[in-house]
Amino acid sequence: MAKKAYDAGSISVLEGLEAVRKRPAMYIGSVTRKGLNHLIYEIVDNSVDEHLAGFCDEIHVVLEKDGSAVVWDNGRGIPVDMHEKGVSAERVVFTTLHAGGKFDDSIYKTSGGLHGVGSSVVNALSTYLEIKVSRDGGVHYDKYERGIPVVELEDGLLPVISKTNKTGTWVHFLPDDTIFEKTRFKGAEVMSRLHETAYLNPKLTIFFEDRRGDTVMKEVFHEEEGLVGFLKDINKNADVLHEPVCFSGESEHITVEAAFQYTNDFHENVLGFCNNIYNTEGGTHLTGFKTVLTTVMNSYAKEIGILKEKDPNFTGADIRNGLTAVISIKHPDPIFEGQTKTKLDNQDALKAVSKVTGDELVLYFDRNLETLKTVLSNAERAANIRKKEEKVKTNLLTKQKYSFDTNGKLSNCESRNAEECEIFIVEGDSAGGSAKNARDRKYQAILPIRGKILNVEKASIDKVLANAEIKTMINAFGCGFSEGFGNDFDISKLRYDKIVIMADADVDGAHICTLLLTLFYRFMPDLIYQGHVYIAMPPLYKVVPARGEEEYLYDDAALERYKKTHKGSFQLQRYKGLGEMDAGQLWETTLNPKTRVMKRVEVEDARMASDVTEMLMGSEVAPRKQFIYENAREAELDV
Ligand code: TSJ
Repeated sequence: MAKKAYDAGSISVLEGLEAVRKRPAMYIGSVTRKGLNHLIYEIVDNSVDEHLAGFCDEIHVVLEKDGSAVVWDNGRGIPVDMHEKGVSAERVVFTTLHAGGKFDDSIYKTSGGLHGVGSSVVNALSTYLEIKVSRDGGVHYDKYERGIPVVELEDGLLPVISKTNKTGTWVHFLPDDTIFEKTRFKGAEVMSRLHETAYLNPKLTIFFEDRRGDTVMKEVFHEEEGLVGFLKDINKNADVLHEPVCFSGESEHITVEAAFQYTNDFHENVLGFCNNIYNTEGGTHLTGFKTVLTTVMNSYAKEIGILKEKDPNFTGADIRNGLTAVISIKHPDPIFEGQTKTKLDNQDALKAVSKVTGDELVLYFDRNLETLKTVLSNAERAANIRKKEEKVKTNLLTKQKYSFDTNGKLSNCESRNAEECEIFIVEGDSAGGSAKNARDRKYQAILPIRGKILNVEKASIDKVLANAEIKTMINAFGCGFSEGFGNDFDISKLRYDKIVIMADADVDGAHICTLLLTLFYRFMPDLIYQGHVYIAMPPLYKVVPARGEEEYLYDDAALERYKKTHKGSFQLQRYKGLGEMDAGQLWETTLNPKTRVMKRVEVEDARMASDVTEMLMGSEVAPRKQFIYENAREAELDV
């Protein structure tokens, strides 16, 4: 006899999932595209757990044309037998918040802070979710709609729809468009995250397919070299000083793996992962690594005479100058803290990483004196530059005490409530003038800047700090700036919630955009990390049809589409630049929050962050332009 798909005993389950639908952001961080992409990661992480448990070596991810996603693996298959609650174990997994424990026999919970929300949350936030579990000779089928089961069970068990001698789990879901603001997965970001997962799990192969475009895009991620491969990838465009160093070990029941390599660059890029999850805010594993690295290198420096006995030690920053490192630990019970719950907080992780790093660094450097000397002379050079810059900075701040108090050409807004304030950095005086007339002066500030600002990457620190436009920006934003040798940046003092770069949609505009992003990335990186920086997307065309409404078009593809879909005649106006728009048009296209199009500059994950850095900082111009154009293509209404 068939049982009802759902009965009174399951009321509490329903309530649990209803809570998720009521406050989705509490479970997945946000309902923007970041949250949307997390749905995929959440599902994939279950398969990665199965891999870590030793039963799965293939994961497939497909983005379907209709906006749904399919994920499957060749693991053991989610248990489908009768659970103590009287239904298939699979049902319990998908309908119970924080299911785990009982079914979660994986040693490492991939869940880290906001990421690990459980498959039941994905289920609750999906219009439908279908699942096929291959195990025990059959394919077991189940389906849910907005978290509620719609398949009738046979004595509490799932229907078997076909025979199979394989095992694995297959999940197909469509994110609920009544919950998510954006329902289009960001393919590049999904790929980047999957690639990262492949680097962290060298025995795993991940197949990715994006079927949404005109042509199907396929990628296979398999990275035999693991962390070293990851490191090489991050450093692929850098001038490296030696072969990558890698080590691993275990302590306190925590597995520690690390790889590092110095580059001829002054940036420090130390990335931390716990149970395969990238920790944006770092944490104890990184503290352990950095502290021990500083101690060990200083003692070598004294030992081989680079530092005399009475010399002060190199600072941690001196020693990490140009360092790229990836630290990956596996922890049975991670704890996270910080603003976005992505900072590892376990003290035993600090102890374990310190122990392994201390032992292994000495083993390595005792046998590789060439690399040791390279690394130490790099630190010495960094220390010398630091001392020089400290002097310059002291001079600047004492001699020209008020040098930052310049408002330049800033037309500030009236409001002092940072949450509602926006500042537009506008290329050119004429566009700046129109923007000044067009804006809502209550909360929108306009800062016109001359054609090209200084390229901070190529200029020395004293030139950068002496540059009038840069000073005006630092002063206007109100939060100071940070540089390698000292951090005076305080984001809580930021005077504008949104900093909008407004440049023409041409090559020069892209260049200015790049220069500004480089400035922010180097001196005020938190502006970007915390999502305060936007790029305005002025339209390229305006079409005025004989009948119907006029429209702004933002790229050539949009114009092509318009030509195809609009039969009647229309007038086409092409904008050459912001300066050509009158105040009304400027308000409508780039200033009015209700109608404007702008792109938030995001640095989502470790690989992207490093790619963006390289792109923005590097000497090649082409990839930067590409970056700007890609952003332009991804532009969406920000309302
Ligand atoms: F998230 C999810 F539940 F939707 C999901 C889980 C999605 C996908 C694509 C795969 C999985 C998943 C779960 N793959 N593999 C597993 N494995 C188990 O759940 C499993 C299998 C066997 C045993 C056992 O003790 O025999 C235990 C577990 C946890």
